[in-house]
Amino acid sequence: MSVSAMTPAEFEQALRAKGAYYHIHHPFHVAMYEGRASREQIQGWVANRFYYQLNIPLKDAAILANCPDREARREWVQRILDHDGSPDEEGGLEAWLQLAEAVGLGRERVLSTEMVLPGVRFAVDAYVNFARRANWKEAASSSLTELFAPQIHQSRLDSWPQHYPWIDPSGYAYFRTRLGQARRDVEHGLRITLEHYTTREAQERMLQILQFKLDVLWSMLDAMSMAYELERPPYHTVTRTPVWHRGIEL
Ligand code: AHQ
Repeated sequence: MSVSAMTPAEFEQALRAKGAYYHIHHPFHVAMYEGRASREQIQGWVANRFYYQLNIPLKDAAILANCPDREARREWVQRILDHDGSPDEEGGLEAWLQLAEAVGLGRERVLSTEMVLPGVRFAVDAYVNFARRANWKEAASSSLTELFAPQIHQSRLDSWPQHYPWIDPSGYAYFRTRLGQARRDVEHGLRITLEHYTTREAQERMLQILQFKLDVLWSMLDAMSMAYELERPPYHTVTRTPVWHRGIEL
């Protein structure tokens, strides 16, 4: 006897309940929010998170490449413009580089991705490779960790300025811009998701896909905790020199 499908409202509730595992609860994020992060930890977070931001347009382009639905593509393509920019908008990647300069990192150093830890790179690459291989609706629904994103961006805007007066306020533009963009993304992502997953089995699979994406975000902060809090970057017992790979151009 198959278990009956959740109603759209029940399914949305189940998706929102996954917020319990969102990386806003990760100790590294809590330390940044509570003002306990050092300059090096903030810089490490900004430089490593840039690798995630750099790959979002590739992830979204992979979804478009697999999507035969023109109406869906017309909406989804905005996400690439949000990050890469357009003739009259610098875009999120440029805003993130302003955040990098605001925390005292050079643009070129962040753009080189030389600071990106292997664990961060593996987590982000897993997300991009999932989007390349998965059914486009499953890849689209994996972006729904953004159900919880406005709260995390707001938490930085609420706490960082007083905890970290050394950060130039111009760096906060990215977080402010994402408040509106994340809400708009979620409206589209949720529409696709609530329409697509209509059996209980498919709905349970989607909750696993969302958990995979939550794991991507949590694992990135685990790698940063090892390197910047526990002082155990990769190979720290062998050398203090960063020797890990810098990405393999295929
Ligand atoms: O800045 C973020 C962003 O542009 C995106 C795109 C979206 C996706 O397509 O998966 N997810 C996402 C997220 C961004 N910021 C993260 C943060 O903590 O600042 C949160 C992250 C997300 O919730 O998935």
